Amino acid sequence: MDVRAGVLAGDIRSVARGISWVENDDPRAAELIRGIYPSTGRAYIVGLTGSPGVGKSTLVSRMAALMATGKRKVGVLAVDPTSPFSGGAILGDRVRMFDVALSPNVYIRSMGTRGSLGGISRATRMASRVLDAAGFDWVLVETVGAGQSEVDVHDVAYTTVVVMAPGMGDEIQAMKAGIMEIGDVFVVNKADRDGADRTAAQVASIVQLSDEREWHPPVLKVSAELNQGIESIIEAIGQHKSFLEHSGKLAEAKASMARRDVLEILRARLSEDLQHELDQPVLQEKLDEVANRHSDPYTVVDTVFEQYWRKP
Ligand SMILES: Nc1nc2c(ncn2[C@@H]2O[C@H](COP(=O)(O)OP(=O)(O)O)[C@@H](O)[C@H]2O)c(=O)[nH]1
Ligand SMILES: [Mg+2]
Repeated sequence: MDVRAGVLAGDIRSVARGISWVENDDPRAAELIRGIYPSTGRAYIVGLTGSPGVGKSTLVSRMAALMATGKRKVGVLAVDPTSPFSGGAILGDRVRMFDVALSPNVYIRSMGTRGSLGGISRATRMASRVLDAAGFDWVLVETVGAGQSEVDVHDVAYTTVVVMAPGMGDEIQAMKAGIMEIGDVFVVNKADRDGADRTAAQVASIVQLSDEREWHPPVLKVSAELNQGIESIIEAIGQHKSFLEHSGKLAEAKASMARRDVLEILRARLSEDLQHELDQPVLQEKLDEVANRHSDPYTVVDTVFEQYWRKP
């Protein structure tokens, strides 16, 4: 089957193929995205972020199993180099993880990339579009938090869930500024362990500090291991989604999502063009001059820019 038609028909092999193209920057990816983009914008994208080991992958599989009730389809993109989901991605092996408990309406995929700057971020965005076009109602994106991942989860999702675990007091203080601002829902996982109450109280006190916000992020205690409290997360996501819809913020978020799609592709293309520009024989002399200290990088960059912008 033609991959585009397959994706639009919800065929999972086509979805997997399309995501591989996107990951590998295959020339067919652009053609595919062109063909499916009009059918996107329907999926609701949720980001989950947090330090390695807090239980994001476990939570995501629990949530996916619950969200995939009825005919609802859930796609999971794991962008976590420390996660068991993406252990394979590091080795270049595209793991498609189906937890035994998961329904056939759940598709889990580790994201890898050949490593160009911004590659993972762009691939994650485009993989979300592929899932969206394939009729996935929910897309869950798991990323490692606190600057440990190239993907800024806030930019790829409409609702951001920040996951924590007991005993993270110091970390919570450190995250005060960054993560606390992007969280729409806070989850203290591993509530089956000591200290969950204390951690939840700490988070709640920090979240309350920014009470000028129209949305007040809930702080939930759950145990992914024991499968407890997972519904409360899905409920909170649903409430945040309604809040965005009713305040007109979802439309804004969708517009900036589209803008960001353009920006990421533009960035990649300009970067490619610039690399190409540097390979031009006419510039070789200039580069040699920099190497010999007869010129400097800034001067050469000015030259490159002049030539670059003069191009038709
Ligand atoms: N006690 C306890 N352990 C958990 C819970 N959720 C996950 N874990 C364990 O924490 C470890 C890390 O989980 P994982 O989902 O890979 O975390 P991630 O790195 O955030 O994706 C694994 O050994 C899980 O079994 C929980 O609710 N309670
Ligand atoms: Mg993980």
